[in-house]
Amino acid sequence: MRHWRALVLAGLLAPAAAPATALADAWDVGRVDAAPAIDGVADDAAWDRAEWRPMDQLMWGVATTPEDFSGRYKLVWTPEKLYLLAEITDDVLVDGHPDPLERYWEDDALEFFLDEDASGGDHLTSYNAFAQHISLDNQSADIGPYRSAEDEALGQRYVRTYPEMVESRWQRSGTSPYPVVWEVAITVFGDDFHDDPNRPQAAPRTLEAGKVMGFMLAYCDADSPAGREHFYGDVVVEPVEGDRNRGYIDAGVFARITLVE
Ligand SMILES: [Ca+2]
Ligand SMILES: [Ca+2]
Ligand SMILES: [Ca+2]
Ligand SMILES: [Ca+2]
Repeated sequence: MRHWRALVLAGLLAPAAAPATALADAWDVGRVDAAPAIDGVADDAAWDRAEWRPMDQLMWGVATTPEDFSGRYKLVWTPEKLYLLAEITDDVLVDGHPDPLERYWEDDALEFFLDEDASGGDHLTSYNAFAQHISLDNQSADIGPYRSAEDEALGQRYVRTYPEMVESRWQRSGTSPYPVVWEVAITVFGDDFHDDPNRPQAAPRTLEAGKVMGFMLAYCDADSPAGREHFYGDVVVEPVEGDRNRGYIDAGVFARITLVE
């Protein structure tokens, strides 16, 4: 925000084009000794120590009823991974695009946004941050860097799945309104993650108390193969020219989480 203000004062950027920022939205994530089992059942002791965070901020589409969509989530961590539990009420589950890389945001998807070094900034076609869309088949897709200058000139984005980052399992609760209980283990990679098969992959980060990261969670709700109807998350995103759906482009709109003991 300070950076943007400085640019405005310098007359370099009109206020209407200012990047949104939610890094002022800051919260703590507690450590657990025993990792939760990723099985879609929220009976792990690990979840007892974390508070729920509501997913009540509409970022795209039209507002709806709690029966159509409502959600909340919590996070905990161990030195090896970040763990996510989401409880999603959704009346109809839809996977209208069987190819996990085709229009994955138009199917029901749990989308987490992670910026390992809380740098903020553009990440649409880079690994400065991740916008992982976890589909109903538990695979997770995002846009990586362009594979070549030719692809970039053509706007031919590179999309892949990230099994090395995301382990996911969900199932419906047995109690009305039968929310989806979604558990995810996130291996945290930084901006040195790459797709070059000729060199070893960057090591994932070891997590420790005091570490600060950018994070946001949202849900793409489709109730028919026609596509996404609304997109709710946990962070108030300031609109840019009326558009709050900025998370997949700008890591500056994520909240700031601090890992604590
Ligand atoms: Ca579990
Ligand atoms: Ca729905
Ligand atoms: Ca970053
Ligand atoms: Ca749905």
